[in-house]
Amino acid sequence: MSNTTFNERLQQLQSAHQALVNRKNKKEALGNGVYDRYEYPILTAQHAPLFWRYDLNPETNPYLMERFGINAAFNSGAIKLRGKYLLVVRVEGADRKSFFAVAESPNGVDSFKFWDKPVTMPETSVPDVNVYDMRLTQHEDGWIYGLFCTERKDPAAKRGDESSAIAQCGIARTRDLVTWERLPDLKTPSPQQRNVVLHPEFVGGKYAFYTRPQDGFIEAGSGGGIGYGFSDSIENAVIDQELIVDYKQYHTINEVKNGQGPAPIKTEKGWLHMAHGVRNTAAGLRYVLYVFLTSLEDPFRVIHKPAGYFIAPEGEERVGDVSNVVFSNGWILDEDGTVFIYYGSSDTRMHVATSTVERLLDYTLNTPQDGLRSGATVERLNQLIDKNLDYLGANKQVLTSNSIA
Ligand code: M1P
Repeated sequence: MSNTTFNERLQQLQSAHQALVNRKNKKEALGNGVYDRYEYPILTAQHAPLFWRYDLNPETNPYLMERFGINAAFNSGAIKLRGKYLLVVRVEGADRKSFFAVAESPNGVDSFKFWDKPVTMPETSVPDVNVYDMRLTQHEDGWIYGLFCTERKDPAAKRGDESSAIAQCGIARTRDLVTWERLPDLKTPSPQQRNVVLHPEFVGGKYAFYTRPQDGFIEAGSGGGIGYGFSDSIENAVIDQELIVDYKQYHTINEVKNGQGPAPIKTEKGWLHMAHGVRNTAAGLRYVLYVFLTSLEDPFRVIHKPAGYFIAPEGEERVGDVSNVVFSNGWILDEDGTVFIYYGSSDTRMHVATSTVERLLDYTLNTPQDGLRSGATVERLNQLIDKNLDYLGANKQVLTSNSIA
């Protein structure tokens, strides 16, 4: 390739990249009143800087070909620091290894740009094979903790079994998201752990964790749902007993498994949680998001839980490397009460939805819980219909279309 062609191609790549990362995002019209989705994903594999993907020297890369493929940018932890909206993104290379990289935005909904270098996460004495899905917690002890899944090959896997893995919770802490101190992995009674989150406050003087006890790498099995447990120390975190905060349950959105999303937000009505629920279908697993509220006095006691999902995959979100998945491990509460909900779709890209604490509480407190039977669902619907018909009748408005009654 001549130098001119190389430079032309480079220019085209640069302008396409600039256009993508500087694209303004727009709220989708109308919405459901609970939150607003945005038109464009906020991060994709193509947002990765060109200098991560290409060798930019024409002497050593005359065809200006990709030297480092990026497959996906999804499931990000989130925090606001020094006025910037920061995501610790799960970036996945074409080699299927995930790593963390920080992307920064001035407004939380667009113009996310990756910092120049990915996070260099220190390893423990047994190196991680794959790391992903970091939850950030600004803890009252003064540190920012990143808890993430660390995955290693199952040492007990039979010869020829190249897919059995053990998932555990890795722990690291930082003040700036640049330098990370790795602590020993969390020890729990469960054979496998994913979706572990540190509660932002001490509970009874101890570090408190949301866990997800599970028997197998994919199957939660006898692990009953979102668990919790305590540890005296974070430098050597050990949970002796896991109890369940939110059970998985037959014929609900979380009948196969569920997992805590980001660290909960403290509100005047309770701790606001977001989680994912998984059910099985003929088309495979379907991941949706739901919310619930726990008591301020006991953050592990559910006091309100709306029926059904809060966010389910829609449109483009439904398709990707692992289709029919929305997953969230990050949200940011702004000073004015706005909540930025960051979620990954189909293990491929990142999105944002915005709401407010007020709206999220209204949704959580005023959406009835799951009655666990079709009959109870109809009862719940009839209550709303009757309320509306009374209201409309009293106001002499006719919106019904009942031609038989
Ligand atoms: O592929 C869907 C999700 O699967 C896992 O979540 P869970 O542990 O609840 O099954 C995680 O690997 C997550 O990253 C992924 O999005």
